[in-house]
Amino acid sequence: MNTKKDIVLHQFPFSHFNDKARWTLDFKDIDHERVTYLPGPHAGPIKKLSGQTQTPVLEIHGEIIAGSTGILKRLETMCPDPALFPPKHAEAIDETIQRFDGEVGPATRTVLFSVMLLHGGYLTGMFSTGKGFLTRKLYRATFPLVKGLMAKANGVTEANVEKSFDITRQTLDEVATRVHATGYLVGDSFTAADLTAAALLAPLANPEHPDMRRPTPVPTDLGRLLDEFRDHSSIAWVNTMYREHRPG
Ligand SMILES: N[C@@H](CCC(=O)N[C@@H](CS)C(=O)NCC(=O)O)C(=O)O
Repeated sequence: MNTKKDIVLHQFPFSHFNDKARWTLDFKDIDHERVTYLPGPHAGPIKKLSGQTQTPVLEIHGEIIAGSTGILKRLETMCPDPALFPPKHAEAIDETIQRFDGEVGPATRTVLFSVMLLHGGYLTGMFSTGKGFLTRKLYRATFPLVKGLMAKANGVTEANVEKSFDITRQTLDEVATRVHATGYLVGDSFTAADLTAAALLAPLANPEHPDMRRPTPVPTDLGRLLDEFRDHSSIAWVNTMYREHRPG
């Protein structure tokens, strides 16, 4: 089939929007290569590659696709089996994805960053996992200079943090109700709606998967933040989706 370099995912590690793309590639068993960027310094090369600065970006035989849902749909066309968009539920799946991409993903990120930004060493260490010693040191050293920009980029203002907590709590309650009957958000099997929701809630659940499991030890107040959500049945649902549908 494809040789490794035909398909390249340009990504941030541990990022929930990026995990939608990683999950889809793994779910469809698509051989690919991953190029991992540091948030901040990523902007130049990603802009050059895709004309915008957000990750994930997927390169398929030179075709560039930016945005996690565009990537999901492109991979569904390329490898329809196993299906993530069963045609009879396509509209409901799209609606769910739109809501999570537009509102819930940004909200869970703001909630997490509101605490992580207080721990520069932990945050920069996490995002530079796998990089060389000097790169990690330099990234850590520049954190105080870019902290404000990171706060702005991730919506960390007092009013937005409060709103993001509200959206997060409401969404967890809503997911619990929606999955009660079948275990899935749309229909009675795993679809792109579940993949999207589970990935975008994953920062709260900290699932066991190596692409998303946070480095330990976790700062105390980040642990306390996760404790607030730990016993919610939707967090158990996220972990179940990762365990049952997210390949190794
Ligand atoms: N709607 C986009 C959102 C992607 C997104 O927010 N990516 C963040 C990381 S989670 C990013 O690249 N931020 C850096 C930037 O905006 O320059 C998607 O679904 O892919």
